[in-house]
Parts: sequence; structure tokens; C-alpha cells
Amino acid sequence: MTVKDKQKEILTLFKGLTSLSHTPLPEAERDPRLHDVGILERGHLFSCFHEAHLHEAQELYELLWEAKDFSDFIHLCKQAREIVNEGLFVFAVSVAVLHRDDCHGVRVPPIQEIFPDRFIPAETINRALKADLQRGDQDVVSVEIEHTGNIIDPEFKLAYFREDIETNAHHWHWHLVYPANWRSDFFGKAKDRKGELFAYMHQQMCARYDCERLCTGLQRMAPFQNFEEELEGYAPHLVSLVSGAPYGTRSEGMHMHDVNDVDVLDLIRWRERILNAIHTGHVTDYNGKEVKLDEEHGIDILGSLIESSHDSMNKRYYGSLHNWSHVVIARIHDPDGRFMEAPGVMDDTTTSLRDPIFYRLHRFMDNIFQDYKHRLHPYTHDELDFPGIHILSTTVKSKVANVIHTTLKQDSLELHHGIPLKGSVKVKYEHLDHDQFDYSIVVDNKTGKDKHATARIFLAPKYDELGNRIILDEQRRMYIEMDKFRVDLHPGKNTITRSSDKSSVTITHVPTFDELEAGIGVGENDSEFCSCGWPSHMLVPRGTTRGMKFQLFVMLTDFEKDDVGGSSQAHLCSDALSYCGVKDEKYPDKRAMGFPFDRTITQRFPTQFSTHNMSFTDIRIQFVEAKHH
Ligand code: CUO
Repeated sequence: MTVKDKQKEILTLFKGLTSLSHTPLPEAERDPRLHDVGILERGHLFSCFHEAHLHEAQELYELLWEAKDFSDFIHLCKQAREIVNEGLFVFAVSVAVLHRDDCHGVRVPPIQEIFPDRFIPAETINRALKADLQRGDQDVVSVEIEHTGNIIDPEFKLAYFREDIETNAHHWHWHLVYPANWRSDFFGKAKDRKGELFAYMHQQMCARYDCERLCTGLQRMAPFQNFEEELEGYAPHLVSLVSGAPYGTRSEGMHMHDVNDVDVLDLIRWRERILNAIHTGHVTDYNGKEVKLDEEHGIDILGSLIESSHDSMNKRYYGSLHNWSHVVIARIHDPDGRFMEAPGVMDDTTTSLRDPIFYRLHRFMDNIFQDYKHRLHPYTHDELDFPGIHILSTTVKSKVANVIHTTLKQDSLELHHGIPLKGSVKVKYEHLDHDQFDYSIVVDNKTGKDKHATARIFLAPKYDELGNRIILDEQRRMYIEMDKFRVDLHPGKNTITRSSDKSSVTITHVPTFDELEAGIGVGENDSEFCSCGWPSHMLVPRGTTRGMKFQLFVMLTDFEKDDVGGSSQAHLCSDALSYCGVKDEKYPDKRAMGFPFDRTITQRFPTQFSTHNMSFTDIRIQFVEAKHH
């Protein structure tokens, strides 16, 4: 069977999932291997954070992974499609496709095309349905996306970021690539530094969010920290087509309540225990043994503990602070379920980024990680320096030197693969975008020898809400990773040129359903890892119409010290390794994620902190209104 044939089979599985019957396949007709799944009813919302849902999804992806060959796999998938919950089905089959050896080169279609109702406001979907009915003989019908709020709510200014379709899709993919319940022993494949990456990728989403807040004239977010706090409101404007129910709305001023599966007091207890572990420098594992939080593994251990994933050292004691917090917030409007309301968007990885509380909750957890990092010594001059390597200058080359232009760009999303319609219906929407640019870095290699270096590029706002210079220790929480790559330095002067298109943070294009059906993008790459990555159009923060000052940080470190070995050049789908890692291999950088901004910086400004192998360059980001209106 060719890869293209396999791809066709997989696409069929993912079509029309919003309109499946609620009645599952009768017991008698089921493959015996599927006897333990089908617990979460069809038509309900599947939560990637709810313990029981995750557990069932794990059962399914593990048994799918064990299918003896591709046709057995497809047979089980076809049956599961008629048995298990729709959302759970997509999650589990996607994890299986990603990890099965016989699915190399096969891709899962974009989640926004499988479940457009998780990305497009219900009002717009309703319009689309009507346009479809009245289409006459038109081949393609299109509708404009509608707003989910207005300027009375200051947070509406950030809707372009929170509701960005591909950013939400990235989050879904990240959690597919790193499933909370992943059992390394079962699969015989470990997910390297999974806990640390959980902390880092989410820290970066928060940092990016705060950059955008400053761009739009808002204050940086106030972290969530008090479990009795009255929260901001949020109305998702999404209706699940699988269930027919709207995602729950949180009115302003609601606070957390106990839900059926967990008490708020549990969350508070877990936080205390985790903080206690940080303060004593060790965690207590399942056997009561003390495990030291050392420099190399500490953050990784804590990430798994907080998420919490299967790798948690002691879930019984430290609980599952992150996952349950998502669920408790998602049920805030109907905690004990007496009104049978559907949960809010925080319930799921495809939708949670839409809610402002997402960032405040994750910043709360990031503060716990920071509490730990604060206990490590600040990096010394020797740890930062690369002797003999001097950066002479850094320039951003675009239309105007050291200015990056951003704008809004038109795009569209096809609905008819996910929703049964008479033909193609496209939703037109706008997203942020930026001009392509190059980094040009001039380096003097004074060592007299060839050297290999890792270039690390970050970006952060220079001034705060009030226009004051931000000191480094504050600014480091906002430094967003832009790129990381290997360079070879000859003795003497070198000019490194690197295009923004190449960024190790982003992916450029995920093949659409139609493209995959036409065989485009099939077989070239290694499935889902290729779809994990920050969308390239969101690489650069919006900036302001007048041009907002940012500092571009470049650092060259010794590749010999950063190298993790392995076949670093050969791996497939290493497009977006900064936030997504590399499949079945070590995270391709030995340093702590976020280095050198992961630890406390005692110096106030770059001149005091900088070593010769670093540069801080002022650049401006200017938002240019599109002219198409
Ligand atoms: Cu990705 Cu809270 O982990 O959403």
C-alpha cells in the first residue's frame, strides 16, 4: 500500500465527524479489543485535561498503536469511529498516526478543518449554513467571520491573538506530540525533557501574550494566584456541533468552586506541596524516597509534577495542579452540573487559548517554576561567554533597516470536510502577518580556529506600559524566542545571514484537507511533528502604528557544549524544534530551555550583563493597516 493510499484511508476517518450518530455500534458487532472504550458518551465535549477522558483516550491510542499492521489499524479505527466519543476519537487516532511506524509520511488533516466549530464563532457558522442552503449553482460560497466581542471590553483588543486559528491549532498539536499520559515504557520511546518543554512552551505563549498586550496599549497580565479570586468574564461564542450545546460562558466576578471530581482545596494543597518541594530542594516520590531537584533535571521533574503527566514522580501526593485547574475553571458556571451546561473553552487544548484566564493561569504556574529557578545561581560570566567570539554588529534587514512591518492578512478556512454541506463553504478571516526579513550578524572569530556555534535569537519590548526602560530581570520574562540555529565560524570576520522564514520556532504551511486529498504534502514528512510549531505569521508581535521599540538579542554559544549528539542533521520534521522538540530524539540543545533568560539576572541593563558573544540591538516593529478596505 502506498503512502498516498494510506493517506486517503486516514482522511476518510476524519471527515464529517460533527454529524455522526449518537448511537454507538452494538456490543456484539465490536472487535473484542475495543471492549474497554466507549465510556465517554458521544455528543459530549472531550477534555484533554480531564483525568477520566485522558485515561480512555490513552486506552484507545495504545491499542491502536498495537494493531498488527496498517489494515488492522484502519479496521480498528473504523470501528472506534462508531463507538467512542468524537473528540476523543480524533485525539487518540492522531496520537496513533503520529507514532506508528507504518504511518510515516501520512498526515492528519488540520484540526480546524475537522472541527471548525471549535475555531469559528457560532454566529458565523450559522451564516455559513444558510449560505450553503441558498447557494444555487455556485461552486464556492464564502462568509466573513464575525467578532466575538467589542471595544467595551478592553481585552477584545487581543482577540486577534487569542482567537488566531493556527495558534490554537499549534496548541492542540503540541499536546498531541506530548500527551499527558504518554508511557515511555509502553512505547519504548521516551519524550525527552517533556516536563521542561511543557513549562517552556507555555512560558513562551505567556511571554508572547504580554508582548502583544504592550503593543495594544494594555498592561501586562496580572497572574492568577488566589483560588478565591473573582475572575474576569469570557463569552466564547462557540457552539459544539458534536453536542449542539454552546461552550459555557463565565460572567464577570465568578470564582472557582469544587467540581464533582476535585475540590478547590485539593488544588491549594497541591500547590503548597509543590512549593514545599521547591523550598526544600527535593520531591518525595511514590516510594517515599527523596529525589533532589538538581540543576539538570529539576525543572523537568517539576514540569511533569505540575502538569501533571504520567512522568510525575508522585501524582498521589502532588496531584494534578495544571490539568484540574483547567477543568475547574471550565466548569465555573455550573460546578456540580445541576444545569447540565457544557464546559467552557478552558476544557480543551483546541479552544483554551481564546480565554484571557488561560494566560493568567499559566503565568501563575510559570511563577512557581520561576520560584525554583530563582534558587539556582545566576549564570556566571564563564557560563555565558564564548571566549574569542565577538559579535561586532547585528542588523535586521528588511525594507527599512531595523524596522519590521506587520499587517493584517486575509485568509480562509474550508468548512465542508468537517460539517456536512452541499459544497465548499469558506469562512474569510484576517490574521496578523509580517514582512519577511533577514538577520545579519557580523562576528569576529579571534580564536584562530574554525568554531561551531549555536545562534540564539530573542526579542522583547524595551519600555513598559508607562514608557520606562524595563530592567533585565523583568524583561527576561518577556523575551520571546525567534530562532536558534547552528553556524560555522571561520577565523576572522564572518557575516551570518539568516532569513525569518527559517525560524526554528515556526512552521510555514500545514497542508489543508483538499491538498492532502490531492496528494500534496503527503509522504514528504513525518506526520504530526510537522504540524506542531508556532504559526509563522505570528512570529513577530504586532508592534504599534508609530513603531514600537524592541530589543533584539543575539547570542552565540559554543556548539561543542550545546550538542546533544545523535543524528541532529538528518531528522525529519525538525522544522519547529524550539517549542516542539524532535521526534524520538533528544531535545536538540543541552542548555536549559530559554537560556540565558531562564534564570535571575542581577544586572539592571544589557551593558552590565552582556559578554562579547552577545548583542542587544534596538529595532522597531511597525503595524501597517492593510489597504484592502
Ligand atoms: Cu497547554 Cu494548560 O497546557 O494548556
